[in-house]
Amino acid sequence: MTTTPALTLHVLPPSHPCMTAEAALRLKGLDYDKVSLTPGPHAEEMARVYGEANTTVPGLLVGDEPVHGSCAILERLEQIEPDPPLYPEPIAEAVREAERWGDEELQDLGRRLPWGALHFRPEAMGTFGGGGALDPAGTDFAISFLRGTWKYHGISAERLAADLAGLPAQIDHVDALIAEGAMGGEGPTAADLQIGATLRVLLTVADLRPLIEGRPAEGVARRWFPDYAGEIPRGAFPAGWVRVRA
Ligand SMILES: N[C@@H](CCC(=O)N[C@@H](CS)C(=O)NCC(=O)O)C(=O)O
Repeated sequence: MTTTPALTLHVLPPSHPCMTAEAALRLKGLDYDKVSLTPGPHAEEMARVYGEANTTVPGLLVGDEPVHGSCAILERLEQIEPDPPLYPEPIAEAVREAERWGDEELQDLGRRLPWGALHFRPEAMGTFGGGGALDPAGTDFAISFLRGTWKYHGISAERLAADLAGLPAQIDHVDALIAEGAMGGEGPTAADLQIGATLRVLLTVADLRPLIEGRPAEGVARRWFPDYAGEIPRGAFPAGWVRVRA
């Protein structure tokens, strides 16, 4: 009999790739400890545990073995507990390709679009902590905090408008992956967990919901990630920036 080494997941609470990793741990029925880090000091702690270049979350300690990044974590969990499979045959390669796309292309939109929208509705930042809209003093704090997030994530009005113009094609791609069977089946694949987590975050932005709601992509997001706090009211983005197809 083999015993599973102790599993410790390092997260920042609202992070979508952390949701991906945690959903995989739960799906596999594995016991784990979760360490919720504080934004800011998290970078030093992650570097200490996972190595100097690895300051982002999530990270998973498998015993003493550091596994860094959502895709690497899902691959490692599949080795530890193959059942139920995240990369089922015969579609394993298609799943890996979709997961890579979700990590490399779509995932950043789950940062740039909400932070981008909050610039125009800073009082809504309070809803992401599970509270309501911020009071004026809180909104002052949010305005200054959000300036930092725009800088850190390289957000500009031009980039935001370009991200929004490209979003309908990205959602089409998700629906195509579902139609091809790489995700959207009875049990979640790694692609469901990677892509679904990003879509769930995008659903907090009311301006984006008309692009996603009622489509297979929405079903994946809400099925595997039913709860996620945050609500940025409609009309945040300047008129004409969100392209909703007729
Ligand atoms: N593609 C990586 C991205 C990880 C990532 O950028 N995580 C964000 C949270 S969503 C983070 O750690 N942000 C804080 C930082 O950049 O220091 C993954 O899926 O693990």
